[in-house]
Amino acid sequence: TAEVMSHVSVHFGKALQECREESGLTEEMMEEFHHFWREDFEVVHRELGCAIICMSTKLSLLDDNTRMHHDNMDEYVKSFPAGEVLSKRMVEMIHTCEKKYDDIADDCERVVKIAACFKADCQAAGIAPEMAMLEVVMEKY
Ligand code: BOM
Repeated sequence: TAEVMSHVSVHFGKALQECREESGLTEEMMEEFHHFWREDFEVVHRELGCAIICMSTKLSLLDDNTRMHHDNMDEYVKSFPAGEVLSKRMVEMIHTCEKKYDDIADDCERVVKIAACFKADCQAAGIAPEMAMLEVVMEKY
């Protein structure tokens, strides 16, 4: 399942190039998207939240309220090899994190909190991709 997550992450991360400018996410804040999963990478910058919104919007993964579009996220994850083993769980995990921070009005600020929560929950569940896995998958996209 960490394997599936690595495919989703690498594909999702491709959209970062198109979103860097409008999100204001500098290379200092995040060099490459897959560094998101490094143990020593802290998911804290508001700009990263803005970038995730921009990237998710390009993939139609958000609704009009800047919340996850459940059906589209499910379909997106299912589009990767063995995606069906992860999709439902991933939608649930993200939604659990969304609910925790629903009172934060600033979209970028809220989404970076959700992303940090999602990363921590994936690590706790043992489904966070390892860097070596990501490097291998990156050659495929
Ligand atoms: O309420 C808006 C929710 C947006 C949630 C996005 C969470 C994902 C954080 C970034 C991690 C990416 C890894 C894989 C791709 C997920 C789409």
